[in-house]
Amino acid sequence: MSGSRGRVARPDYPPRPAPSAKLATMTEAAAKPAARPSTLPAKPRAFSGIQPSGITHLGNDLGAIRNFVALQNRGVAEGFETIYCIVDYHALTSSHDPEILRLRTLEMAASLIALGLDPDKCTLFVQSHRPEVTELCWLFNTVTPVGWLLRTPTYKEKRANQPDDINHGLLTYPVLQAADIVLWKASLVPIGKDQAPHLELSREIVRAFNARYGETFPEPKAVYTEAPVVLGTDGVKKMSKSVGNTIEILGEPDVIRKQVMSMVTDTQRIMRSDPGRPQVCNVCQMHRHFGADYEEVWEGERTARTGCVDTKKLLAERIIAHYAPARETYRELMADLPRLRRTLEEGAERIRPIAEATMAEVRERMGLR
Ligand code: AQP
Repeated sequence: MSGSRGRVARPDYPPRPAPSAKLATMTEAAAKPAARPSTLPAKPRAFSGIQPSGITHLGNDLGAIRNFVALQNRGVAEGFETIYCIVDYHALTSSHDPEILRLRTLEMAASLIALGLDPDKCTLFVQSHRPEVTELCWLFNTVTPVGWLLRTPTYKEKRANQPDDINHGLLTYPVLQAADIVLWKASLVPIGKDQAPHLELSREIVRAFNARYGETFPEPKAVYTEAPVVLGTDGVKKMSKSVGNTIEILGEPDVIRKQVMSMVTDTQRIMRSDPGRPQVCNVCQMHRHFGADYEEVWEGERTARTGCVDTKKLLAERIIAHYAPARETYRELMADLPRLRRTLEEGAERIRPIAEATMAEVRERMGLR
């Protein structure tokens, strides 16, 4: 074809000019933020959040809340701060009724206190009571590539679970989570293993921010319990409200009995006389957390001295007994909602200075003030 002969390949955009000496210096300066004295807290701080979902299940307690309490007590002994938050902003990413959300927030606060958080030893507050976190989330959005968020497993899951409501908050959820943690410059994060991909993303966001604006935030690290993944009553999937395989630890004893009795045990143990395999039986594994004699319980299964029904009945009664004092405290707390609200307001107020100091530093580093 005439005309095409001798044509040289050309880029379809104008070539970039060679960097001038001045431009190169500016780029280097931007890449290497000026050294400043560290503003990281002298002692590590712990932070974790939990959704105001209404139900507190065994997975929440064994996988995370036990460590909230352990860290709270360690914090008192070692002189570091522990901060726990009911994440109502996060809850807005799924359809909700405003009145129910308000109630669920109080229920979660009562559950956490009943399970061992002491507002005199730690700070317990509601996420939306410290709105600085939304500003930090926006600022973090500007250092977070969209690709990181699109790859988040929970985003993919939620897209599938709520196809009619794929709101932007679902995508930004992990950025808000990163802001939740590091607004307090916290580095210890008690969570279950299901949250590991989110925490990894928080670490990447912190690295991206620190690389651009200088060492501002510590990289948060997960603190796991001995049961970082608690399986549900189906014995297959992680215990989860959305799956409907939960054991509601603060529920009525009969509810707990019903849920435990529905648990799937060793699927290869068909006859009562068949020996069981405690190492794969979810009921046997849960016994670990509810009695020092769990190896005896396992032995009963292994030798078929006990049947699965016996082992489940025992587990149900032990769970009911273990959580009986918490159930009582929960009821007392829910009977005085104004007092509970005051506790949460005081929590948010107590940590206001930390949030204000972090935001002042961040705005200054980013050129906003
Ligand atoms: N099954 C679990 N095993 C171990 N840890 C778990 N956690 C939750 N389930 C398990 C941990 O509990 C903390 C609070 O999590 P959340 O706010 O996501 O609580 P949730 O909404 O009650 O969790 P679900 O039931 O799994 O919610 P859905 O079904 O709505 O998605 C976290 O540290 C979490 O790791």
